Amino acid sequence: MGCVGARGREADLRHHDLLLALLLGLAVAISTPLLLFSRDVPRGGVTIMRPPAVTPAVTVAADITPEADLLLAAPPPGVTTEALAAALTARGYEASAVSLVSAVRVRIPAGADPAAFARRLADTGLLTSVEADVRVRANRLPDDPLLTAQRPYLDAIRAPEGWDVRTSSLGVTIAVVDTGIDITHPDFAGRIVLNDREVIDGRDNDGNGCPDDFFGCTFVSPAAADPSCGYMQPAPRNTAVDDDGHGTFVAGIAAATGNNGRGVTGIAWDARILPVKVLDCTATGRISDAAAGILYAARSGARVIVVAFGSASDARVLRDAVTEATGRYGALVVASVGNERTGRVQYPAAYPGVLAVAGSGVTRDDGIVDYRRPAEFTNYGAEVALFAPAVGLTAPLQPAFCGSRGWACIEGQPYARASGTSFAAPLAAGAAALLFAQHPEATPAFVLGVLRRSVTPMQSGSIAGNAGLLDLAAALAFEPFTAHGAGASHGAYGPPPQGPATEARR
Ligand SMILES: [Ca+2]
Ligand SMILES: [Ca+2]
Repeated sequence: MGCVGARGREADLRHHDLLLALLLGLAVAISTPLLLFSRDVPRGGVTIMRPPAVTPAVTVAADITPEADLLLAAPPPGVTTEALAAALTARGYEASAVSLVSAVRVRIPAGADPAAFARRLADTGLLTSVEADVRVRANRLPDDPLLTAQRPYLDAIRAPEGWDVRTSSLGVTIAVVDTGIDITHPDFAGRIVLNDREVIDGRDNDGNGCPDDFFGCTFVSPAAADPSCGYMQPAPRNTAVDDDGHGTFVAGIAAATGNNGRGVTGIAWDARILPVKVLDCTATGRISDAAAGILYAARSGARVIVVAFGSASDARVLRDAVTEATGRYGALVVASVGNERTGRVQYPAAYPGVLAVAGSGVTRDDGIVDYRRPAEFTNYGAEVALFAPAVGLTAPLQPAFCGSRGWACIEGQPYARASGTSFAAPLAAGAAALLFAQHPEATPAFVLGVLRRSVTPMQSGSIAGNAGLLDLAAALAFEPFTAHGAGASHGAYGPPPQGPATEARR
């Protein structure tokens, strides 16, 4: 009987009567009381003395859902899966043996109730159990070779499970308002915004606040920059060259190309990246330039604006820029809360409508980082929307900066490992880009609300308060219609009930 499968359907059909007979004989011997009884009846018609053997009940799994499309039937001992498949086929079922495991796959006809169909299948008496051949899902992992170094914090925010739901944020632009970006880095190849609305003529053709900006824009003026940077004359506005590495690192955490076989993976594998330089070579800058850069990013169409820096000062220019970027242009500002270990969240993170990201991660004695505890350096407070890993992140860096300015590169590669709340914000920014791609009409408040309320709890009793840890899988599984009812007054994409970002910000 073992050769039936190898010979194909023709042989199946030719021999199916024989097979059926053999099979039924085996099944009789094992389990079917009626047949046992008849076998034990002597030809003379005298009733047998011993009672029928106890029939092993056919087990039908209780969790066969209406979505099931395939069932798995187990053959009785001694019966091959090929024989069972042939017997079921002979009875009109669409059945086939599964290689290596002792199971026959049976298709549930379209329109049939899976649970009822399973019971009918069990009633054939040909098998010992029925269960659904449920679909398992890979936790999609990109092939980037430094992923191993990234896994602890990517697993903490359930990024792999999130990528099962969505990896693409094509069409969504993440602006990195920072020290600039190394746009030649291989993990950004093809990913930098190319502004084709601009003509190189010294004018701001598209009216976004920067002339001739093809690959982002610089808002650092030589007069205001640190003298050590040696900016002798105004740098070209129409580039955002990173002369520190901070912006490149931040950009890579949010959006390094995923699954391209090299380096690291960002959270948003294919979002467009807009470089905006507001910090000089010392990674410091003026609040006015920062405000201008945020506005430029919003006017250039960025849905997500990462601000991995801040100030203790509540400056009008910065507040106004954030308000306009959010309210007028629909961009979500994602900002880090600062590294001073104080209960004061820095600006712009502390402004209403901003996704304020605190840092998590405490290295235990065994060397494992616990990302459900606040990082020792993070600021905290009521404005914190959520925590994200801020310890031991791996991201792109220009090779020229390896070994300088505190950067620790990985084996001579253009990638470094670093910690700080600066690097928690871009994890959340990448998540926001995926959400904007998933809900194209979403408001910033909606995305902020989803991210904030789909968190994993932090360790209780910590400075985290009510803020939880970023959970990408839960955020991407959030379903506005079922979670809050299709009749919710805000509709699907307005601010979620109970959740406008402004409620805790005073
Ligand atoms: Ca322009
Ligand atoms: Ca990569």
